Amino acid sequence: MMLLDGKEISKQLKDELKAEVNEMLANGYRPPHLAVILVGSNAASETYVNAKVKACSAIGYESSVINFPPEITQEMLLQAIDDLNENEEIDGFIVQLPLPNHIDDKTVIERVMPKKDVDGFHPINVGKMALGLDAFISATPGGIVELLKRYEIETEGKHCVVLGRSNIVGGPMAMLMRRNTYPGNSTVTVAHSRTKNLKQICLQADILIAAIGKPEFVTEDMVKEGAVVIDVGINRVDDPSREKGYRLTGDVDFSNVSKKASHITPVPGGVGPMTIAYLLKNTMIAARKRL
Ligand code: L34
Repeated sequence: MMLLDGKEISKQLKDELKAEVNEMLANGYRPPHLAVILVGSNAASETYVNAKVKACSAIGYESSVINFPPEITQEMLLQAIDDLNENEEIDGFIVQLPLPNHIDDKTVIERVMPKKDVDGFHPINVGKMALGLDAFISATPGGIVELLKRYEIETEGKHCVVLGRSNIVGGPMAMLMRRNTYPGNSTVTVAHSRTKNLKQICLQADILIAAIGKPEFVTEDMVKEGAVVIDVGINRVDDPSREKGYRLTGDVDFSNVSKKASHITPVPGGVGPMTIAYLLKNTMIAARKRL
């Protein structure tokens, strides 16, 4: 079994971006600037946003976090988005999800100007990506594709089973894997909560991508010998023996599935760090448009 080390590959990607920043500075340009809107105080969101800010400063990007209380009205949030859309100092920005229930995600996502939508969530970017046109690819699927590429995982003609059909991960992941390019050219099956014979379908997977948000859902009896397993889950499971009171676990039963897989991503240290690195990559692409 080979570990697909997201921490290591994200470091490579960040080093490459840092070199690009230095080149921009040497040419008299300002560094890329990412802004993040964070509503409320969801502990996991705070962790991820802090990690994004830290990653920005490590490679020389500017970053800004705009915090709002959970009671913020949708109208005020949309106004903040309009401000960032117009602010020429900001190259790209994201609204960290999840949002409180009284705010409609769809309306918020559609308000972000597509050329600053470094999350790649806007329908314009999703649609262009689906057509294979230039677009921001959302960070988690983008990061996974980058990981497959850097480990030279064969994807052509392989059966890729995607567990989960969310707009943020499962949906775009399936589109990327069936594209006529590398990584891609896979035969893709999207399985979800209504799928019948899930185990039989998973057993056919040469590449299994688990994005369902259920801790250790994928067990070894669902995985073919030699499969490539990508674990997108980051579930916080109560664990009083840990200092923080919880531990992180993926959607895959790592200890047993890793005995069968040819390659597997760990949690933490797999897809999570790649998500952050890919967001930085998208921000560089956004920033380059002003050069
Ligand atoms: N708008 N909302 C928006 N964009 C995103 O791209 C995200 N996502 C997801 C949640 N909401 C979002 C993230 O940033 C998930 N996500 C994310 C980012 C980073 C990590 C995990 C999820 C990450 O760094 N994970 C570490 C462990 C962190 C910990 O200790 O909790 C890892 O090694 O997996």
